[in-house]
Amino acid sequence: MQPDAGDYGLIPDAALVTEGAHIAWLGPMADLSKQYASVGITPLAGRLITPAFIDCHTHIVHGGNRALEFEMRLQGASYEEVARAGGGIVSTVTATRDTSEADLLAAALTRADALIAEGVSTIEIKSGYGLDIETELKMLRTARQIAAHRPVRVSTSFLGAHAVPKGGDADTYIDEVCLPALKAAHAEGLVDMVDGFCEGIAFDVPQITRVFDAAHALGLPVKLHAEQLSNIGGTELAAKYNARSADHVEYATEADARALAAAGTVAVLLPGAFYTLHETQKPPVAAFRAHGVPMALATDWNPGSSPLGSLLLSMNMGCTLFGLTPAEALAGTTRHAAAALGLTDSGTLTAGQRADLAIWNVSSPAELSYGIGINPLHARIFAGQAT
Ligand code: DI6
Ligand code: FE
Repeated sequence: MQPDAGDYGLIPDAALVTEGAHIAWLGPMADLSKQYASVGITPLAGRLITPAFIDCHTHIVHGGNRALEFEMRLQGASYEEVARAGGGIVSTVTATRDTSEADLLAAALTRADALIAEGVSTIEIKSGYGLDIETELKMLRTARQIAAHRPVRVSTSFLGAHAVPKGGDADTYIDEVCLPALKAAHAEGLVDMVDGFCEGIAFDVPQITRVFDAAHALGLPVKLHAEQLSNIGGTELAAKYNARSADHVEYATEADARALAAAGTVAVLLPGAFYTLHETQKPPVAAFRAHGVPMALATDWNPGSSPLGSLLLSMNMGCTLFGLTPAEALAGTTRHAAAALGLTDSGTLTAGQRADLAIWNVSSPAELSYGIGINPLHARIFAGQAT
C-alpha cells in the first residue's frame, strides 16, 4: 500500500520481518537476509498480509439505540423530519447522559471487538452525544479507556458541535457549552482532533469557524462533517483550516475537490450513512480522482445514520455504491485512513512502521471488497504481537 507502488504494491511470495513493535524488513522471500533465517518463521501458506485496518470515523461511544427511528423512517419520515421532531441525535444525547461511564465502556468495547475481529488496529472515536460539559468529557474518557482494555489504538475527536440541545440556541450553545467543554477536555488530554457537523440541521460556517479557531488556538488539528445533506460551504471551510479530513462530502463540488487537494485534506467517504439514509447524491469521486484528493472509507458507526459495524462492508459499499476500485477501497481503510488521522507510523507495510498487520484467507486483495458479510481474517498482529 505504499503511495508509489501501483494499485496495491503487492509482493508475491513475500516475507515480512517484525522486530518488537515494528516492521524491520519486507520483500520477496528470495531476498530474505540470512540473519533472519534462525528467528521464528511463521509460514502463511499463500495468505495475504495487509496493513491492519484503520476506522477513521466512528461514534462507537454512545448510549441506547435508534431502532424505533429506523421503523419511523421506513414508514416515510425523513432523517431531517425525525431530527426536527426531537428524535435523531438529540434522543441519543438523552440516552448517553443517562448511561454510566462503566456501561458506556461495556457497550463501546463490544463494538470495538467487532471492528478488531475484522483486522482493525486503530479506531477514531468522537464525542458529540453529550452536548453538556460533563457528558462530553465522559464520552472522551470512555473512548480513551478502550485502548486500556483492548489491543487497539484510539484517536479521539471532540465533536461538541454535533447538534444543538433541545430548546437551545446554536450560538449560545457554542459559547457556553461547546468551547468550555473543548478547553476542559483538552486540559485533561482527551482530545486528539476537533470535529463539527456543518449542516442546515446543525451548525453553519460562522459557528464552525469559531470552533476551529478555538481548536487552532489550542494547537489541535480539525476535521469536519461536511456537505452530507446539502452544500453550505463546510468543505471549503475545512480546506481553509487545513483539516485532516472532510467527511461524507456527498454534496461537494468540483471546486471543493480542488480546495481539498490544495490543502492535502482527505475526503472520508461514509457509504453506511448514504445507504441508511437512502441518499441518492453520490460523492464526486471522479473529481476527487482528477484532482488527487486522497479518499478514505470508514464505518461512521453511530446509532442513527450508520449502525454499521463492519469496515469490510464499508469497502464493499464504497465500491458498489460509489464506484471506487477495490484498490482505492483498500487504500481507503489503510493509508488514506491513517492520513485522515494524521498518523505517519501506520497504514502501509513499510520498514520502520508499526507492525500492525492483518492476515487474510484470500488469494487476491480485491476479495476484501468483493465479499458481502464475509470476514476472511486469519489473524491480526498489533504492535508486533498476534492478538
Ligand atoms: N452525521 C452523521 O451521519 C452522524 N452525525 C453526523 O454529524 C449521525 C449521528 C446520528 O444520527 O446520531
Ligand atoms: Fe459521523
